[in-house]
Amino acid sequence: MYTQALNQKDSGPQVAEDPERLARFEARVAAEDKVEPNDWMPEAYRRTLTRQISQHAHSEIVGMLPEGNWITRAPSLRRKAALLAKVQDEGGHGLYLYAAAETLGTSREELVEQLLNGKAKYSSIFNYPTLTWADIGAIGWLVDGAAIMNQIPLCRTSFGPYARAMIRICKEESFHQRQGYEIMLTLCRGTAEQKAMAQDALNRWWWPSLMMFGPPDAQSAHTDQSMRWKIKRFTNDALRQQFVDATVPQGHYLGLTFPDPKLRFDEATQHWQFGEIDWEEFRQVLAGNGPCNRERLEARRKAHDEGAWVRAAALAHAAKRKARLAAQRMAAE
Ligand code: FAQ
Repeated sequence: MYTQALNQKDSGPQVAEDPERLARFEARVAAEDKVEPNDWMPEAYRRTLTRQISQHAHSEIVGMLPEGNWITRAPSLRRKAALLAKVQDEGGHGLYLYAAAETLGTSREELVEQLLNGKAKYSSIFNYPTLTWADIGAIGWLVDGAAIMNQIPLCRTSFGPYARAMIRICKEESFHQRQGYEIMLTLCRGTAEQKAMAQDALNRWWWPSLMMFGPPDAQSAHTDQSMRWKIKRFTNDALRQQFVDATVPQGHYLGLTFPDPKLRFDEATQHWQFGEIDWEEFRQVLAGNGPCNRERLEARRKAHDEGAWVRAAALAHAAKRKARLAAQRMAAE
C-alpha cells in the first residue's frame, strides 16, 4: 500500500484520519517530540517521508557515479585515496537512508526497484557529466556545499531515524565539501590553464547546484505540509539563498567569477541577489532529458544485475547462519 502511494502527491488520495489521533500527533510534532517507526502517524506523513528519504538515498547512490568516473584518473595517490573514501561514504549514506526509509514499511528491494524502473526521482544534479578533474573540486565545493545547507536542518527533522542518520551524514559531507574546496584552491593557485579549468567547472556547476534545492516555494508541491510536520525546517528558496550567501564569498576568494551577470550584494537585505534560474532546464532534467539521465540509470541497472550473485550469496549465508544458531540454541536447551 505504501509503495503504491509513494509517487503520488501528498495531496493525492486522502486517507480519512481519526481527528483525535491526528490532533495528538500534530501536538507531539509541535512540541518537538520525535516520531518513531512504531508510533501512529498519518498516512500522508509516512508517504511523504518514504518519498523524500528514498529519493535522498537514491541520490547518494546515483551520486557515486559522476565522481566514480574520476577515481582511476585522480592526479595523485593522495587525491585518489580521498576521492575513493568520499565515494565510499556516499554508498554508506545511501545505506543508512534506505534503512531509515524501511522503518516506514517499504522494503529496500521495492525502493530500489522504483529507482531502476524510473518511477522514483533522484537529485537532478547527478545527471550532469564530469568532464575534467576540476569538476571533482566543483562537486565537493558546490554540490556537497548545497547538500550540507539542505541537510543540517534535517538533523532536526521530526522523524527520529531520519534525523539520527543525518547527523553522521552531515559530518562526512562537511569533509567532502572541504576536500572539494581544497581541490579548487589548488587549481586556482596553479597555472593559468588550471585556473581556467576551475572557472569552467564553476560555470557549468553553478546553476545546476542552485536547482538542487528544488522548485521555487510558490511551485513546491510538498513544502507547506512538510514545514507544518517539521520534516523540512526551511523552504527551498530560503536554503537556496543561504547557500548563495555562503558560497559567493568563497568563489571570490578563489578569484573566480560566477556565471551570473545579475549577481550583486544587496546592502539593504545583506543578501546576494542572483539572476533567474532556468526552470525549464530543471523540468527537462526531471523528465529524464538531462545530459546523463539515461547513462546513470543504465549504470545502476547494470550494477544491480551484476550484483545479483552477491545478494543471493548474502541471503544464503544469512540463512545458514540462522539455521546454525537455531541448532546451537536447541542443543543448549
Ligand atoms: N532533483 O515540493 P518539492 C547529495 C522534486 S544528496 C530532483 O519542493 P520536497 C549528497 C521533488 O522530489 C542530494 N527532483 O519537494 C551527495 C518533488 O517530486 P515528487 C539529494 C527534485 O521533497 C553530494 C517535486 O520536485 N538531497 O547531494 C529536486 O518538499 C555529492 C516537487 O518539489 C536530498 O534528497 C531535485 N533537485 O523538496 C552525493 C535531501 N527538487 O517527489 C554525491 C533531502 C525537487 O513529488 C556527491 N530532500 N524535486 O515526484 C529534500 O530536502 C527535499 O526532498 C528537496 C525537495 C528539497 C530536495
